[in-house]
Amino acid sequence: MTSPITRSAWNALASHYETVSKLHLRQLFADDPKRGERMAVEAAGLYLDYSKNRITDETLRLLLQLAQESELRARIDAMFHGEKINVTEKRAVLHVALRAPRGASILVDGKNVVPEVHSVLDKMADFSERVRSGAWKGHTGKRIRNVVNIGIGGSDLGPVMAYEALKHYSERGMVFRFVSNIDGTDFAEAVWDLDPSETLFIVSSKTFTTLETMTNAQTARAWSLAALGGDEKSVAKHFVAVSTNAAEVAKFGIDTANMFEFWDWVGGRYSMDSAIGLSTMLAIGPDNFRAMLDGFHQMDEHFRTAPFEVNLPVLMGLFAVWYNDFFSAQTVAVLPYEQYLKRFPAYLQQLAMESNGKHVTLEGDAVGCDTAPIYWGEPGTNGQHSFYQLIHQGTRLIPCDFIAFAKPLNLLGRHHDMLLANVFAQTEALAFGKTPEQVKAEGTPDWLVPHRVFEGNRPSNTIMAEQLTPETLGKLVALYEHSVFTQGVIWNIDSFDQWGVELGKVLAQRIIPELENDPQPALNHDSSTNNLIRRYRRLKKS
Ligand code: G6Q
Repeated sequence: MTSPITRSAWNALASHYETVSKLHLRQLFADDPKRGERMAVEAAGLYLDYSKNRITDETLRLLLQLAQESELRARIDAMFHGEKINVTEKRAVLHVALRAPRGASILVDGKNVVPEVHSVLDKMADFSERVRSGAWKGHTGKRIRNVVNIGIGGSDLGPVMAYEALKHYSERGMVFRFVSNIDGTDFAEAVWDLDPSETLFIVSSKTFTTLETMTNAQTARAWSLAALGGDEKSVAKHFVAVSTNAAEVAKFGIDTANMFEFWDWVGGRYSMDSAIGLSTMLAIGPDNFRAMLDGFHQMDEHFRTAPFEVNLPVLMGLFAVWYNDFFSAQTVAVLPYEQYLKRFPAYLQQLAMESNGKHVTLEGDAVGCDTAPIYWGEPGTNGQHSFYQLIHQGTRLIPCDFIAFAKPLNLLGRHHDMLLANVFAQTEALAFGKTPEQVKAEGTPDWLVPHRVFEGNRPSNTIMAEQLTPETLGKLVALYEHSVFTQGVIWNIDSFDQWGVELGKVLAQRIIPELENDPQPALNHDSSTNNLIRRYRRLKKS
């Protein structure tokens, strides 16, 4: 049995869907006046109200049965015990070890990895303190004021998101920039106003072979050397590396004493709390970084130990499967009502879609159902003035996650009450809508009524926490990491490989010489690709 659709709970859910799809949230709330209090869970300081989902107690029972038939408990234990659950790459998946407290023991191939994790954290903390205090000097003796992280994918999205999310806690006397794209504009714009003698580059790459990152790093090296008199010794003062590949780091000219290590059991998209988070630590300081790790760990422990019926990531993962596979919803909107979380949806896109965008099971058979929904979103209330129209009145079902905080980080007049009023109003309007009778009662002419009706019954989760802190951010990211894991277990897929991304890493290599070499090499692509290459060569010279 490899496809999830052969499980008996799956079949039971398919027929149960026929009943539930006809129920309206209006009715479900009317029938159970305590639904809003009953269908909510609080764990590790995060409150999840899931009452506005299109579920009944029976749905929950069947989803939990599906989790059980999928052996979710055993799979969680396998991950936490360092088993090689990334089967296609034969790797353990141990981002949870990155936030395990000092003194914990997690074995990979019989070796406890927690002491190494803490020794790298200590090295990062020592380095961060030196840079932040001004003790670390650049080549000309000036202190470092600018930090530029060069990385892409998992070596960029997490650091960017965390920097933006925790800007409130960051060292405002320093400038942080992020370069990822091979498009030269990204580098040019990131450094145009920076003084090279005060600029530190962090080259973040697990493999240290990624085309974009290595090209940007070479450009940065040339930019830095040109301004610092061409002295190769300056590289050691202005470049540090985060990588698993010491040999390549040394080849680049970075002193391996200034290399911050991580391990092959950390997936790129799960690495923001490893040394890949060095820019985050430089921005917010080691204590805040450790608080973030503690937040991650609290959610890990909740996920590992809480019964599934009150387990936040498990419930969120099961709801995602429910809408994706039974309601045929294609997307999930993540809507943070917190400006600092503006990059959170982009971060989740990689986490969810790279992890679960898979078409075969662990055993290599066709999965037989839809996998990863498309994650997308924008911070509230901006989205309300654009795409919310489709969520309210379009023909598609878009389950939404609303994220809100009780206390603002910038208390300005009535802003925060107004912001939160919008969260509550949106989830209410989505669930309950507006009937033709209500619209008519407002004096709307008959011809206009259908246009102003909101059918409602549009599901959402509301996640509330007290305040956006480093600790809360850790909890929130871990919540989604484990929700994604839960979904992957239900679909019986490998959530930790990324062959589609690997493909992109090799494809362009073949074409680069065909664009650059003179005379033009023979082109053996299809006629469209050949033609585009010829056109580009002609135009760039004109
Ligand atoms: C993440 C992916 C991918 C990866 C980048 C960068 O899970 O594998 O986004 O992080 O391709 O890879 P390097 O860190 O090796 O440069």
